[in-house]
Amino acid sequence: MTRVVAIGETMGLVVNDRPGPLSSSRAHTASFGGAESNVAIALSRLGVSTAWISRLGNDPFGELILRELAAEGVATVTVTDTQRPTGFMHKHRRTTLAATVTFWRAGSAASALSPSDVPDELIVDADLLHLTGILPGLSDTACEAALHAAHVARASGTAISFDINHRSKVWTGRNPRAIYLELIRLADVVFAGEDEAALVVEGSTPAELANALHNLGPNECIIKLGAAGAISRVGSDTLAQPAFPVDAIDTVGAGDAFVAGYLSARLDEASPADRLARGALAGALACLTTGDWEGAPTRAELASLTASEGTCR
Ligand code: KDG
Repeated sequence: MTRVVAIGETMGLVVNDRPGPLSSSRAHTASFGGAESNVAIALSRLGVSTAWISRLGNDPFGELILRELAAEGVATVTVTDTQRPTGFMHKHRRTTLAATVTFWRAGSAASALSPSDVPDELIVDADLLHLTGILPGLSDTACEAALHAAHVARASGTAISFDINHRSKVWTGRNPRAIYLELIRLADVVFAGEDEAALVVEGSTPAELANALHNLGPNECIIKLGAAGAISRVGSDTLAQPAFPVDAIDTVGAGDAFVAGYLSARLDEASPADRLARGALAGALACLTTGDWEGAPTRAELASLTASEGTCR
């Protein structure tokens, strides 16, 4: 049975292999990325059966995405859109850590997602639905698809995880606040960076922001702080987790690996402290590899690191 269902856009990705000016970056790697499929892959590597819902273009990146997700053990429930391309992003690594990402996603296949693309029964039968704030920003119909999926989950008792993942460029000319608030009020678990939480609630510290999100309804509210770790408010408890120190080479996707680590521990019914710790370790490991999802750890890797180094409770 599929335990986690994620829905969202995944784009083709081309990135220069060695940092430097684009004019002298001859060698590039073709891959793909998308916040929700990054989480789905990372969960699958942690042993959680996962499905991903989307629309893809009838093009080489659409084929690459389907093939790689299958190889990662993620079930795909996708429509091939013959009229629209798979979205695309180019990542230019100018230095080891500084990268500029340019998107070509307006009018993409995934921006045409609509409620009719969502198989309700998959959500009804799952333990958890994972959404981000990117999907509702893509178009009116994609927003309807996100809200439809959330309401199906809420009505059937499937837990909802919502990562705000604010992308200002997809919301140009529109204010996401009301949609974010609706999804937060429907959710059981909410993830946000400090800036993202501040879009919907007030608070001058991460703990205050987590509390303010908690006051909106979700029982588990996590503020991701990158290299400073994370804060969670679960029930009446506030917990802090430092980041695991690593020599990061690519932080894109680390937040998604954190979410997957956290959610996999939640599905294991681990304690709130252990959920945060697994999230932080998965996020740290993801920073050691170039790519949005390629560095996400397997469950065996996490177990061996925990046993050998005592890094994770
Ligand atoms: O979290 C990583 C994502 O930002 C990346 O994979 C691309 O989904 C993406 C987006 O819309 O920015």
